[in-house]
Amino acid sequence: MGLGASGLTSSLHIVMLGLDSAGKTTVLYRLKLNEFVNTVPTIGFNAEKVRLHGGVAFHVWDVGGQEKLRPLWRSYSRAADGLVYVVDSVDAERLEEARTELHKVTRLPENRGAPLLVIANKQDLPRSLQVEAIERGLGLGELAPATRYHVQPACAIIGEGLREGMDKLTHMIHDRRKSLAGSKRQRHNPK
Ligand code: G3D
Ligand code: MG
Repeated sequence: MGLGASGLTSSLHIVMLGLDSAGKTTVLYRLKLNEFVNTVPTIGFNAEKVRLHGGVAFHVWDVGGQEKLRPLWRSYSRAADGLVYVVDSVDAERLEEARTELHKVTRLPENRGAPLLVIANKQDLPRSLQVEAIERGLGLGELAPATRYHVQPACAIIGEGLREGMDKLTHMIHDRRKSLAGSKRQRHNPK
């Protein structure tokens, strides 16, 4: 990917969220292809550091989506470089709930503008919603204009689509850093 060479520092803080049973743990274990760095298991809470190809480290926080744990989302989504939101593409009934929670998280000032990867998971199942339906259902068009996002169809149990999605996310983060650096330069050197 060449992200190291282009100035993206080795450690990215990626936060992974989603309703319970969306497939977060499955995604996490599928992504953990190379080096297993550490695990901090607590009740209903799972924090791991995953190193992917290209030497980029992902701090992946798998936060249980159960109601009582939701307040934790906020403390652990602080200062994220990027967000991963896992959705069960078959669970049309809870798409509205998924949407509400997603918008809460992306509206937090500390997450403003953090690129978002939506994993439209469980695409192997019949009647799974397609990308467009997920996009509409989650109201992605109503996110703050600064928020770049990508919806990735995936099947976490076999790992399909995950690498592609993570690549898209790291590129969005990289682009954002470049444009933030650019606007900083402009502020310092106004014409
Ligand atoms: P969570 O961590 O978001 O709560 P899990 O979700 O990763 O525990 O996944 C919840 C259930 O969905 C699991 O099944 C898991 O195997 C299943 N699952 C995850 N990804 C996929 C997928 O891509 N396709 C299908 N068909 N199932 C998937 P169980 O039966 O263990 O509850
Ligand atoms: Mg889990």
